[in-house]
Amino acid sequence: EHGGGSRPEVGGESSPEKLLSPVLSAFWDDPRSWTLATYRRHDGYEGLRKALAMSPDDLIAYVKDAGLRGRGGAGFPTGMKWQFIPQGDGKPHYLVVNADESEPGTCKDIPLLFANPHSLIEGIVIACYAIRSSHAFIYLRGEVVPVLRRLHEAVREAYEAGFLGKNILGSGLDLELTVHAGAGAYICGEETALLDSLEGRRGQPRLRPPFPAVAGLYACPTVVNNVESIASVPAILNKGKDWFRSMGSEKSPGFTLYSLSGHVASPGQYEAPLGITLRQLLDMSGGMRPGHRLKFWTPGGSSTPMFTDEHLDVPLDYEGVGAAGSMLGTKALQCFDETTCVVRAVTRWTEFYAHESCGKCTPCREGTYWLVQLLRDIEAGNGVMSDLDKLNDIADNINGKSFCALGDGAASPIFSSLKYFRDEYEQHITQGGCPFDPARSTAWA
Ligand code: L3W
Ligand code: SF4
Repeated sequence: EHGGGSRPEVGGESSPEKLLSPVLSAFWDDPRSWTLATYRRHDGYEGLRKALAMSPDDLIAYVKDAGLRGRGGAGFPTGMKWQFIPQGDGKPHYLVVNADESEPGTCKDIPLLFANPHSLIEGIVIACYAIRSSHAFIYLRGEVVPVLRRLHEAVREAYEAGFLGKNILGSGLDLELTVHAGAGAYICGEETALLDSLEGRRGQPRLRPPFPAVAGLYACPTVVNNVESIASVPAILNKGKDWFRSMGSEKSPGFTLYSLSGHVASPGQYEAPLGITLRQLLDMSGGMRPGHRLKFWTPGGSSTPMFTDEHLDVPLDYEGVGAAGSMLGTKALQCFDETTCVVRAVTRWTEFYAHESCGKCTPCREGTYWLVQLLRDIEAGNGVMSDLDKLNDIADNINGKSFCALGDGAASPIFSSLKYFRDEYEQHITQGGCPFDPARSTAWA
């Protein structure tokens, strides 16, 4: 059970067969799904052939018309980003794939790379042809060593088969692909910090503008795209932009990976058209764990304002989630049931942001530290009522006043939890501890 309201009719328009649209995840269960041989059995590198038959400009226009939007969190139109790359400027152009997946709850790019790395490699070749780049980079989260090995192996296979290197498929396109492993800082997922890190410096965000499209890697025009965005491109070329547009909505077309986690019966990746609801995803995946109810959830990782069981029918696309007061973000649907203390969850997230704050700007560096102190006090039963206004005030001084999106992300669980669960914060204060787990609440005392 996961809340009130009517359920979609089983076997009707909203039956699982109609709602799920496995594309990137279509053959993850095949034996050795990650190999070139398996990928080619599933039409692998056919999208590239079709792309190479177009001119680079027509290819950019095609991806723009398809309406693909960035899957890394911001939803920026992918084709438009490619079009920003100046042509005839005499400078090298770069494609950098952001595979530094670290947002709490976000867990789609790493499984995708592990199970189907060639979809990314094929997408990279297509994107580089479009933006006229002869060197691409994958910046991978450093902790995932098995994925790094698999990616190296897939890149080796692609070179051997002539999909990377000189004169790809006889088209005259030359492309080198470098896989780089990061060193474990969340901030290196911010695109400009990632570029600094890739250049060998300490990863800290740069001032934008100039955007990477104008001055990115080594001060050259650079496209930075998320793994899932680029991996989605081959299927769009292969099956057509109308097929892609037949899913989702006018402004948010296509399919995407939703990551269900937390107190659900069957956590995992669910690939579906944009605009599906959490209620539908829970219905097809077995719901919350038996005997429990949904209490709160995040639509796109902990940086996106949390929702409650009132939001089960919000369409999970950029417009739908935005209209309901949050962001689609990375589509990391972390679901918490009624046994979870919201103050504890927010404290844990805030500790993460304080730890990962790069220290460049004062509102985030100092503010996240003070948020943690206040939250730990409240959670341990040592808070006073005025702390709640202080929490709100500090978050307000971080939000929109920080140098990069990490600050805004840290403020968002504070605002949304106070909005929906202020009574639970008050309970901690009036009862002198956590109503859910009094033993644990003394941890910070
Ligand atoms: C050229 C312009 N390019 C914008 C480009 C820009 C970037 C893209 C989107 O943050 C969000 C953040 C996280 N000329 C341009 C231009 N661009 N105007 O478009 O830019 P922006 O600033 O809207 O977002 P962003 O800096 O990419 C991403 C949120 O996603 N998020 C993500 C968390 C973490 C992960 C992870 O672990 N993998 O994704 C979750 O919500 O908070 O708001 O490329 O250059 N005029
Ligand atoms: Fe660094 Fe935080 Fe400022 Fe971003 S908001 S630049 S992470 S201190």
